[in-house]
Amino acid sequence: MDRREFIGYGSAAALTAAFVKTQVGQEAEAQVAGQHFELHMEEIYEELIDGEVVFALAFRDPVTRALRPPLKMRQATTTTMKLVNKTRKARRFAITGWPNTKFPVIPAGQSATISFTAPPAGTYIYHEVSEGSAGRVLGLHGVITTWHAGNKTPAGNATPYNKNDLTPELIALFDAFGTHGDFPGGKWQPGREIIWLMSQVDPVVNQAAERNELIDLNPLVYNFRPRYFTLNGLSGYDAAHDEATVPKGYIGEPMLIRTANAGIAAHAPHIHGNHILRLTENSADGKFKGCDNVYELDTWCLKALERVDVMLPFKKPDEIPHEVWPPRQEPFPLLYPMHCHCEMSQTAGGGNYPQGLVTHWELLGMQRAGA
Ligand SMILES: [Cu+2]
Repeated sequence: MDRREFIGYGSAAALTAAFVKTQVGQEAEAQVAGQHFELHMEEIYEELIDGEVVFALAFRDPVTRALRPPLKMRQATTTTMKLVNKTRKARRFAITGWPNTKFPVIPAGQSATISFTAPPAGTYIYHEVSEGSAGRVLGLHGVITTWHAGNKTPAGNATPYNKNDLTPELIALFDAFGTHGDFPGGKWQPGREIIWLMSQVDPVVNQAAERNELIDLNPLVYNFRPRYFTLNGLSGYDAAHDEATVPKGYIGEPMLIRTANAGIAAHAPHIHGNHILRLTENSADGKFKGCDNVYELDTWCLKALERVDVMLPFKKPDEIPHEVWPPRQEPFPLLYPMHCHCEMSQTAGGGNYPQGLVTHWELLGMQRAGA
């Protein structure tokens, strides 16, 4: 038995596939009437990468039982959400980009249904703000992605963003995939995307929450000493072997990676093999801002609540000379790491390198079978 199943942790790995199906189904049915979601705020125990078990909080999808589920919403659509507060404290739901007071406080043990218009296509963090950042860093967080099937460049190529938000440089990039020499292969395909949601765990804060103590924001910010660093709720070996976390593809299959930081500590994701193309600016305020200078990076910064969308082009790694490409000595798949460059985030429980915020991505081959 999977040790995570054993304690009922149920994070990304086992449940993502079922969850995505549910969300897509909900969305399809909801196109006329709007869209509806339900999240439960729960107190849980979860196992960390070194076997330590901590008290934590989480949003849960009541249908799939997935923790901290990504919510895929149709942009600019009337959205209702039932929130059930199963924790011992009053809770207040929030979404980046809106005031923390937008939604009502929900007393312990009660529920509420909120209504809002889903924001323009982009990447957002939903979280909990009754005690500042405390609820969020204890695990009450997740990602909202918004989309619309009609989001295309003037030339008709799909993009993840509303056409009013696209800069000329982003339009040029999405038009260049598959037609420019730098990007052999195909266009970006809607749905070819993955989320990298980062966070941290300071067990001292979790212990205070378990005792149901008041957790004050300002001492928390200054005393917060994370000992575990997570990517989609996983660390180290688990994150590097999670189907929902590891980007995979063939040459010429660009993949959108929505990176987000739900924690308090800053992160600096760094990737090997390909440079990423940065699509959006840091946006702690929640406003979408497409880059008007699209350049290659191998490291980017994510402070608390920031999101940065990047595109992993899936092209020939620069360190492989053209003369030996496609590779003959080393067979596909080629594996390259992504790890946070804030070095303490590579550890777990004060040691255990590299069992922190790290994963890898896979170049599966030159061409998908049948392509
Ligand atoms: Cu490195």
